[in-house]
Amino acid sequence: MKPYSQSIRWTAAMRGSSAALLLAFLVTPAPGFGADTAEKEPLVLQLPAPTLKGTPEDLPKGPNIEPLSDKAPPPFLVPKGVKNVALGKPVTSSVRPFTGELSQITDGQKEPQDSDTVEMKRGTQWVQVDLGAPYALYAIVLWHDHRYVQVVHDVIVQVSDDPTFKTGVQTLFNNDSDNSSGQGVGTDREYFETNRGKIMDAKGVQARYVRAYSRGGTSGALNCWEEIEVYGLPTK
Ligand SMILES: [Ca+2]
Ligand SMILES: [Ca+2]
Repeated sequence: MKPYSQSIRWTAAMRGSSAALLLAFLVTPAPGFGADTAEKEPLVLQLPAPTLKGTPEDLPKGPNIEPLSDKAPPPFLVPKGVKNVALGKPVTSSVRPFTGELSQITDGQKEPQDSDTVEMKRGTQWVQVDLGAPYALYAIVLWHDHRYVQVVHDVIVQVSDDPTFKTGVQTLFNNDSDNSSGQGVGTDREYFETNRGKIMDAKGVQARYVRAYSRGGTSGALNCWEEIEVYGLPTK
């Protein structure tokens, strides 16, 4: 009879621990509980007009390039109440632009025209937005240069609380497949510049600084920027 009674005790112990686990689950929110269960809504962007220059017939192709689509992408969900926390915030860069001002990268204007485009020299360059405080970030949206339907190379987006990006760097997007920009091999795909911009999932990461790299595009070797928008919520 001993094995039987042991088995009963074992089962009772199991029930007890299951109940304890269940109770722990009910009273202890999992990490990120607030963000995951917050009410979500589609991200609404103020889209600029599409370029009047049309779509070139000889668009670059390849397995590493997202095909161009006429359809609107599926809604991108963000927690209710997110705002563009980059609007009007200061911008620095690896090199001074020779057309336009860095402040235009966060001024809300992003029409496909020369007067809304900031141009800086060729090679790998970066621009960086100081949000002024850490925020919980959910989406980063880039418009490099949609004056032309083109691919911009080595698009890399990083966040950090260190303005020099020496420590605590998290990479949210990287399509530099040959590491020519030196931030590591990226596995994201290249994409075409359009008026819709490019939405990157920031997954609630908390950071104050956003840095974005590029290395010219298929329409020209210069590095061009129209706008960076960063959708986030204040950290508690
Ligand atoms: Ca702008
Ligand atoms: Ca590259």
